[in-house]
Amino acid sequence: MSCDKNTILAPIKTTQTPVFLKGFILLFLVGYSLLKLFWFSLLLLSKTITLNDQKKSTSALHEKAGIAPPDFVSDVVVKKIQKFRKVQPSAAALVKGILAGMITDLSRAITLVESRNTDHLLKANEVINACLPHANKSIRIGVTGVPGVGKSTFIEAFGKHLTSLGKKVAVLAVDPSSSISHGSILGDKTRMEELVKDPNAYIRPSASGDTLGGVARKTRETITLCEACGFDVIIIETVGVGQSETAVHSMVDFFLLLKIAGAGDELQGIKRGIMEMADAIVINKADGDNIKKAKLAKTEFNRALHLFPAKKSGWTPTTATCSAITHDGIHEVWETIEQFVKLTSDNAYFTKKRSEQNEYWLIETINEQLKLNFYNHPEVTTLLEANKKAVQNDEISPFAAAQILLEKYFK
Ligand SMILES: Nc1nc2c(ncn2[C@@H]2O[C@H](COP(=O)(O)OP(=O)(O)OP(=O)(O)O)[C@@H](O)[C@H]2O)c(=O)[nH]1
Ligand SMILES: [Mg+2]
Repeated sequence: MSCDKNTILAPIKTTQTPVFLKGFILLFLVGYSLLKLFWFSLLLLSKTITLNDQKKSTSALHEKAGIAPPDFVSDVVVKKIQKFRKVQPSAAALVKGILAGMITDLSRAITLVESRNTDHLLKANEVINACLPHANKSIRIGVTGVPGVGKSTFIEAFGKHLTSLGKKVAVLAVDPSSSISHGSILGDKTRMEELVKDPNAYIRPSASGDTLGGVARKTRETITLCEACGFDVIIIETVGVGQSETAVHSMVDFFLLLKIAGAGDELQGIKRGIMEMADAIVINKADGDNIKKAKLAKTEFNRALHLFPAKKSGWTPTTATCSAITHDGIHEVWETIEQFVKLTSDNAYFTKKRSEQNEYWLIETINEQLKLNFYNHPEVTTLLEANKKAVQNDEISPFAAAQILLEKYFK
């Protein structure tokens, strides 16, 4: 097959791109790439901004804008409340408020009593001393029993009964463990939900403190403040394990031991010491299927109580059953307490016991303070460690070591 040179070259000539078109295409391609690059940079920039924002909001150091107060909250009122919070009333103002029955002043004074700040304690002492002549007019009742026996539920029912009789009731708790766990405070607030709402009732959870002695002293001073504030009945709840019931026994007029039936060890399970302290043993949860068992337990406790020597008060401890849920037997408990108060007022034991308790607390407070000061003394602390080792290694007798430490403290 023959092929003409011209016929081959002709089409090549016609498809050749002009220079200006080449330039245009090049320009278009460069422009397009630049535009893409610009668009991509924009995208990258916006991503970085959102990422930074996210980082800010999750960072612990980032402060949120906060929520603006709703329109109906007046600025004037907010400022007034803030100003009121900052005002620290004088001791005289607190006393005036307490004597007028003001709960806010009572709570403030109790907070001072519970404080560790020396200035606060001085102010608290001033308030207590001024309140003392107005105190002493209430009936102080201690309620004890093992955890879960129903103390708080009982106090709720009993307290409501008293307020229905027109009495003002204050409920305090002595439980040093609650200052660590806060468990029982929460429990009491939920168990006493009716009493909490009662305008004639005041519930104050346990004072915080490391030692039982410290907590008990604060509770005792709180009793004085509550009495000056016009409370007729002060109820003190304490867990019936450990030493707290002994402390409570020495600050109340009437000591109530709550029990439940059906534990199977009616007599062995009770600490003799607590039984001896009780002015009444009340078997709680006497409801439903439990009524029969509760009555049986009552008879057994009654028999056991007769084995104890007669009380100095002239009062024979009583036994009863009740239900804090159905309220059966609750008003009978109050009647028993009234009989006790009548008997001990007539034979003057009531006031005699209170004087003895004052004396007891004087000595207790001195002991507590001395102990605290002794163990916090810097020189004693170092010397104590050395002497502990010496005693362990039989290098010195415990009595001789104690003598060295005491001499160091008192010199
Ligand atoms: N059936 C019945 N249950 C009761 C009664 N009293 C209390 N309870 C229940 O017993 C449980 C413990 O009651 P609390 O009042 O918390 O007992 P507590 O002795 O104060 O307990 P602590 O504060 O933990 O020592 C709760 O579930 C109450 O509902 C009662 O009279 N009858
Ligand atoms: Mg309780």
